[in-house]
Amino acid sequence: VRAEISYVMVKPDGVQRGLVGEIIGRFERKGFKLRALKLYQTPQEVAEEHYKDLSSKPFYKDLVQYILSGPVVSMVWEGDGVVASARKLIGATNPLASEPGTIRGDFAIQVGRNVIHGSDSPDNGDRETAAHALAARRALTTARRRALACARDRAFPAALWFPEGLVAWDQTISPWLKE
Ligand code: YYY
Ligand code: MG
Repeated sequence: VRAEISYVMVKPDGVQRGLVGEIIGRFERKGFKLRALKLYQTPQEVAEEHYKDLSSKPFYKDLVQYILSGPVVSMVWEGDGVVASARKLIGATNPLASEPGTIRGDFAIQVGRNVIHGSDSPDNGDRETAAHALAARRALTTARRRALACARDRAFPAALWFPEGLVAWDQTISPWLKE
């Protein structure tokens, strides 16, 4: 049986405000396992797929625009009960209603700038992870192409830029991706 995962994303305001380390630290200290991590600009179709259940809401357009407004930090966290537990760490959707001690309760004020996303069900954890894996794979391909070009220009071996340790985001989460 597959382990439970949650797709957690530091939204552009959280990245811009320098909250990435604080947020990752809270999940690490709780004890969940970090399966995947990547910084990238979300493609529009991925943002739209991510929030497709909300497409009829009046705030949907602004929401997608907000997610596209800068790079996000995408993470996949694994562990028993991680979906519900991550929602507790994150706090209520409207930060003015989030308890102190939660991420939104401690760091946010506006619902439209609430710093972080966490999946609301294990099924959505799988679905959102798969959607963002496409974006992560594309970003990696672009980064690798640029680095290889750079390595060629400077006559450095590509291994200097992409040592063994750099594992493709989508490889680490492949067990959760639909074939
Ligand atoms: O899962 P969660 O992020 O806590 O809330 P959702 O109901 O899924 O809404 C997603 C996202 O939409 C929310 O994080 C902020 C935004 N939003 C909004 O801008 N205005 C609202 N009234 C409700 C949600
Ligand atoms: Mg939600």
